[in-house]
Amino acid sequence: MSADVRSTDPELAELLDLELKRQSQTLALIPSENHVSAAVLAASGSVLTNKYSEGYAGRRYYEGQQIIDRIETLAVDRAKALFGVDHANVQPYSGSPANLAIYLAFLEPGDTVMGMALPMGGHLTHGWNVSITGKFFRSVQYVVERETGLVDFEKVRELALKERPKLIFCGGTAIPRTIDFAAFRSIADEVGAILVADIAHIAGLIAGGAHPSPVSYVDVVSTTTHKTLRGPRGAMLMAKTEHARKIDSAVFPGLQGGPHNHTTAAIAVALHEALQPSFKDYAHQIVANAKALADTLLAEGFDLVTGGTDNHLILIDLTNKEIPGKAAAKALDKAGLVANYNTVPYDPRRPFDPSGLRIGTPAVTTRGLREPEMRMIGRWMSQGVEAAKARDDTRLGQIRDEVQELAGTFPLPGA
Ligand code: DSN
Repeated sequence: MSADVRSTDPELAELLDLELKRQSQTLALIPSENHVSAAVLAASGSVLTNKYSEGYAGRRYYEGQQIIDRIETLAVDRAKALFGVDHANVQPYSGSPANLAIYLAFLEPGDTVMGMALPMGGHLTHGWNVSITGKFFRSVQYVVERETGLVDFEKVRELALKERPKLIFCGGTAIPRTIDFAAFRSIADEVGAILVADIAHIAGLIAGGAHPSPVSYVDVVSTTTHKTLRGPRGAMLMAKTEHARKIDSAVFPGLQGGPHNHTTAAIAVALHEALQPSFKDYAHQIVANAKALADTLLAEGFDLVTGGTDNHLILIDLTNKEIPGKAAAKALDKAGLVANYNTVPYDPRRPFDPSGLRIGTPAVTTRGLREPEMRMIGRWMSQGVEAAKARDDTRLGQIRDEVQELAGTFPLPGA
């Protein structure tokens, strides 16, 4: 941390130090989190935060854009190269505004949108009822099958033919398996819908060749930049040329004002990192680690939604372990294993106290942990859950010591 923060605001500096210590001494298993590089951190904390630049490169409403235009163009060009897209917009503040811009680009209020229901693994902004996208639009939601945890495409097709959505989302936040973009394309074509792939969770896997790309199948790709892609907190929209103008004017001036230029610069750095050959190794290791962790959890008697994983994410149904997700997550946090409680498909419990636990491997893979460490994590999780059920805080403290010792041998990048 910079000496300037320490001398100007010691109170805040202390909090930053404590958070660095927390991240260093624990293992981040939340699948949407990651540890960015020192270069991404530095770009995020740069003088670019001082600049307003509403508009797009060459078409701004403020002067002094000589360098900002070059930075944004660099980020856009790198996004196009990495994902093989015609057009990229790097200005959305995060995933939810990015998705809202898509509605603004293609729908009128009251039009029909179809997405995966939130408790089934979708996202709030894919039309869930408490979100603006479920309130201002007519939303129909597809589900996964109770037995398999997978989408039945014939049922999605029937729903689409009945409801005739103008826009269909595929992708989500708790999907442990490969997404069949071709199947969604064929349904979208049958009903004449715009197809959007929300790849926020899997963007880094796609960039690194560890998950198929949606680019040749969909009209628009939406992604955050801070999950498997390992950039700053931000988002991008990517599209075919024919949709470029609509997307750009929906983001600005439709929804947002000035872009966060420091974030744009950090996105450019992250995209540069993702274009390096080593990022392919990283993406494949994320998946190898998730599979190793899933295998250990299965061996420890955990019930995994869909029976395992193809990607970075594992969704555990704790019903058979006789502990709710929230109690398990809180106990594991005490043990230095940071996860999040999550609904599972057809969850009989409430969203704020659901049956599931969601974990993932992007952050621990960044730190350099491999399959042997995944097996250790799986066993610690099992012991942690048993300790939680027995209200054995001493055992949770012992696990925390063991986790901390391991974490100490895998320093955070950028720390
Ligand atoms: N909050 C993100 C996640 O954790 O998956 C989705 O918006």
